[in-house]
Amino acid sequence: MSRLLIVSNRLPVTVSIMDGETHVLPSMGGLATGLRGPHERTGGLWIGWPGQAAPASAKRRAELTQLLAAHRTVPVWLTRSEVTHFYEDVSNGAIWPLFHYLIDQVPLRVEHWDVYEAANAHFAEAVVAQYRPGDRIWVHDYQLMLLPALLRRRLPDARIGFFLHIPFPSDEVFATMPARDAVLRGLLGADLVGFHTPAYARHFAESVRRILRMPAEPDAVVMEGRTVRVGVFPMGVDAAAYEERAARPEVDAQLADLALGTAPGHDVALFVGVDRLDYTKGIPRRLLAFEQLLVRHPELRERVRLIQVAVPSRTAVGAYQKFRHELDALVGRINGAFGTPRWTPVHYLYRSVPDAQLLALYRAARVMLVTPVRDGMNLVAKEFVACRADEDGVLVLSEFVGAAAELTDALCVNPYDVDGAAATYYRALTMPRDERQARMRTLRARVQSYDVHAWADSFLAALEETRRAAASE
Ligand code: GDG
Repeated sequence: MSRLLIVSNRLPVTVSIMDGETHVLPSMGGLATGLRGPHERTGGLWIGWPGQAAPASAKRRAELTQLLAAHRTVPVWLTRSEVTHFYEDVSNGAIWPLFHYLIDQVPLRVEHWDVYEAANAHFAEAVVAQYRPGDRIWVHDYQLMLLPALLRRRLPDARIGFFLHIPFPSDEVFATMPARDAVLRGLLGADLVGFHTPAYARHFAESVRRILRMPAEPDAVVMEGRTVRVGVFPMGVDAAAYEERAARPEVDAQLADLALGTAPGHDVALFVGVDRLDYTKGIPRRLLAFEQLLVRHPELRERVRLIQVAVPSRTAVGAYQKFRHELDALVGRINGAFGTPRWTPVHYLYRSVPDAQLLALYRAARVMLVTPVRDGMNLVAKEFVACRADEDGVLVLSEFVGAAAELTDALCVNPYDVDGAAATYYRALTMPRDERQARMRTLRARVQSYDVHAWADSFLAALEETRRAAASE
């Protein structure tokens, strides 16, 4: 089997220094879980930034490179200023909001595009240095949208796949991007470009037609005589592993802890939200809708509680610092207005919680709130479903997340409609048990059958198919 070279901005490992010793620890994100199989089975490599600015000394860089090699990972070294401009300013400061339809968050003038280009070129160098004929290359996400074309130029015969984890916006929105031509041409260097939903694939084809004036269908674009396939691959989670981990005794212990603080016979139904602290995740409107629930249904006071986990994220980007303060104030206002000596309506945790606690929250949630204003897929929704072996709990899901295209048995909300969302929260809370179960059963069937392994396998099979199709052309 040919080797798989995975390329993503961040490596799936964390370099940490403890007591003067350097350790490389694998991190267990969804992507790492899904790709671990093909990565190991094919003797492949994972190429990316190790999360640290390049050490000044060549000796130290060589030491770290060697430690990373033990995990079949290859570092792409970026300087501190490259990290700032490529990762923070352009990728997270400009591309992220634009692709999530939040044009007002895009800086008035996007600076440092040249650094984005230079960083993509560093990644290209690193891949070319590792490439052997026959290898398959799989590039991930919005930080590396120029990379497929850079690789195509250097490795004309390579099999190159690209997957976008965030939405591809409608062509009306995408057309506002100053570097729109370069981005489309960059992506079209691949043999296969994958998206989470049919809508994103359509938006991409429409943008190619409108901006590059080239013929494009939602499943294929012909670029200079070469066919680029466009495919839909909704990413899943490792459903079986979530279910197994959620049933462990340490999770039961956490569940018991969650019930503490509740007076006996005093049943408090839990609403739960789990997100990176990001303005795309819809947390302020979620809180306002929860507040509306308490206003419209005073009988629910002291009977419901929202636990919102907000994991610190991209704290170096200005928009995230401002957003954090706004959220702190909103939580304070709601708790100040409605709280009683024995009850706090919103428990807000601005930190990452340990795995066992996260799984306990999924299991304890009467209503899981996944209400981003825009989200490529949203794995939290699928993890929640995977953990509900009891076939209970209601998922409230924004219609603007990729997962909504698949999880049609969730209660769908428009997160911008705060009053409508409050009404949906009430419906979720009061839904009869047999309806909850029927919906959860259907949700579980989907999440279990199209899991993260099926996602990786189907993308790689489609990439293989492009090779066969090209050979017979
Ligand atoms: C991007 C796209 C797309 C969160 N809090 C804790 C914690 N988490 C874990 C969750 C989940 C992950 O973080 C978040 O994944 P999402 O998919 O929800 O969101 P993004 O990070 O924005 O990811 C997204 C994804 O790529 C994949 O293509 O779905 O649309 O934006 O796995 O469990 N984990 C722990 N403690 C926490 O407090 N242990």
